[in-house]
Amino acid sequence: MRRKITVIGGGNVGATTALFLAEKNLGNVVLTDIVEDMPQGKALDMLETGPLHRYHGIITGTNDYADMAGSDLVIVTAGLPRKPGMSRSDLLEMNAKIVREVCRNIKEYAPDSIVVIVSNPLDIMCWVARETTGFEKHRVFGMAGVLDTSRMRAFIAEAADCHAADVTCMVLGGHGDSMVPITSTTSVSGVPLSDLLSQDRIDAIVERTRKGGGEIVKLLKTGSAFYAPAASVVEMTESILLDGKRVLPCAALLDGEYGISGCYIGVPVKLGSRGIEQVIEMKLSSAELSALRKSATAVRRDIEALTALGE
Ligand code: TXD
Repeated sequence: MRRKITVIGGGNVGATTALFLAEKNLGNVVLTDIVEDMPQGKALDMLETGPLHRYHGIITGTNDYADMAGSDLVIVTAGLPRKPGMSRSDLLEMNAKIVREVCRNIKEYAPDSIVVIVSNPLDIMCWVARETTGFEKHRVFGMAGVLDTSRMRAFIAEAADCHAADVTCMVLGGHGDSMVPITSTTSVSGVPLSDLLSQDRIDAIVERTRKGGGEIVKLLKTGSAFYAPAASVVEMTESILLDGKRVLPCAALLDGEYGISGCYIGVPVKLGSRGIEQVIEMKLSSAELSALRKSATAVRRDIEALTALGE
């Protein structure tokens, strides 16, 4: 039987995610949004792409949350994106309201699903989603690290003039200015990055990675990135639905790992059919570990701000 995947939010990230899911034949896709007729129109357009791109899944668009019933996986992209000059935290209050409403409906209509959060500010929205659904932590988590890592891999490949697929690295921490690109273990097919690039160039790549989302917001002017974010969430989805056991950086609720508890933060996890099957505690340099803990403090501060708002 084909799997059922619901994408909530049919905007830039949501619609692109739906298309990539269909192209990979990962299951039947339901695209939902509050804007009347829009998800129906986009889904029909994608269905009509199937004969050309040779996929045969059923793609439907809807404004009714009830249509997510029976979903194996729900991807939440509903919410406002950043505009130039905005930080991800500026979205906190508005998006918390949206994610809460969406998650109440997930709890009602897809109580057995795995939930992948994409909406920003990512780590806090994961926390809101878990609070609202009450689902076990292994099936509520977020996408950010795969995207930030992909950005860093692209920048390294460009600088070292090598194939991006050969670049292995990890960006951990919160999805914001405090993210932690890990350079101590970064390599190109096992060749340490420091053998290929000068420290100055590595530092510049780390800085560009941290500001990677903002670089695109500044260019687009009316919203934020969506091709690489959609490809990143599909990478996670594939590992979950095919029980791929990929080790990917995801926002996970920590319970003592890395000396951090009680908040979502980007760490390496193993993704399989149960969702997060293991949080992997990799050895970090002391500077990286303290940056990760500092990042968790920044995430916790946002959770407190949200709680103070009564949200
Ligand atoms: O790495 C990451 N996690 C991210 C996160 C990478 C890129 C984008 N990131 C965030 O995802 C971004 O900051 C936003 O918070 C979300 C969605 O970004 P997108 O670029 O897709 O925004 P759009 O194009 O504005 O689409 C959002 C859609 C829009 O069509 C709204 O009508 C819809 O969300 N929306 C809703 N859908 C369903 N249900 C409700 N309640 C709802 N409210 C708004």
